[in-house]
Amino acid sequence: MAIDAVGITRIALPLVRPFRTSFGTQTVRDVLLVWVRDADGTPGWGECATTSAPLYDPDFTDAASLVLHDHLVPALLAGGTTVTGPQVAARLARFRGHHAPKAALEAAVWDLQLRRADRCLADHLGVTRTHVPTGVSVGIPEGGVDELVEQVGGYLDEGYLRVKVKIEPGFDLAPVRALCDTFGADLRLQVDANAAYSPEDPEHLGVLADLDECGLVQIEQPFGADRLRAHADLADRSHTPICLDESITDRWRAVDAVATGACDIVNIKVGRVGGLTEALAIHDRCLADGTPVWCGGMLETGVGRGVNVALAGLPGFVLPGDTSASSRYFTEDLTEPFELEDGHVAVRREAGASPLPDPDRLAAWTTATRRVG
Ligand code: NPG
Repeated sequence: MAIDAVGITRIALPLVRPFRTSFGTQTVRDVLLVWVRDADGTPGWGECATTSAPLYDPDFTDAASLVLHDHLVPALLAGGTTVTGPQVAARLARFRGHHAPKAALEAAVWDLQLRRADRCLADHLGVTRTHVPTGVSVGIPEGGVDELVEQVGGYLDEGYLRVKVKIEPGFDLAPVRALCDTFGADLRLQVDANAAYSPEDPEHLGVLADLDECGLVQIEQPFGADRLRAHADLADRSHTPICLDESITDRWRAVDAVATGACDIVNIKVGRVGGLTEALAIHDRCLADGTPVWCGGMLETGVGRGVNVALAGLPGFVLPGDTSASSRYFTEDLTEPFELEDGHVAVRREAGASPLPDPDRLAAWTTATRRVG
């Protein structure tokens, strides 16, 4: 399969409501879509899961655009225009970091390859599940605890199977207790701190100890990405499973985090770990050693969501993912929407890794576009 053209399209797609985390507020998804095309005009698309500023992890959208243009795409094509999805990671391996743009380029090549073969990603991965159980991630609302309770009630009415709420120092115990009081023991609740707590701060450690009494499904990334030892110490003292997200940058970090007791549960995000190949390697290792995994999300459009949902169909994904329906994020997705059916999202069985963006909607939300290579 030979690549004839590569391009980057930057979009700014408004979210249905602001999404505030401990690291900042997003109101619009300002992301890149990477596309490739063969000589027959068959397209392949991949979504680059970044934020506008490097607040979640080191990647950010401007940097992703630059590195794709100046380094990743030229290196990919320098290896020959004939390339398949599994070969992409090796061609890009000498570049340090920049996981999200690497993942997007890899996804675009996979998508093209699968379209040419008239095969869907789920079949290619051997996914037998028809639907994946789905949770929802809820940001810190302007209106505080009352608004959070109202939002969570709405999502539960829609059928989401578990709820993840964002916490930060000062917005942690009160919202968790309010949700438990309102929705009772049936609520599958987990919290995500996005690295906002310090293992050196006694007050923070006190809050984490109190949260441990709340019967949470898991607590995600309380400390900084590099603080494996601090997470291991917390895990020793806690009943609540510790999940790591930002810390898990590749398969080796996953192995170390699990082996050192820092991590009971792994959040797998294709963009954060540098692509589907790496995500599959983490899944396979975790499946082999019995570590539960679930599929994280980065407010993806349908282009990224298709990959996530297919991946989440693999057997190691034993917990509901942040693979919510398109309507949780956007008034109108770029692609055909992903829908919630009885708390689950259907695994796509059409050719390609993801549905194609609709040309009119894409044009409406595009802020810049350029050919590369
Ligand atoms: O449902 O896609 C979703 C959102 C899940 O909370 C979620 N993502 O910290 O994990 C995170 C957060 C995030 C979103 C991080 C966008 C970075 C960008």
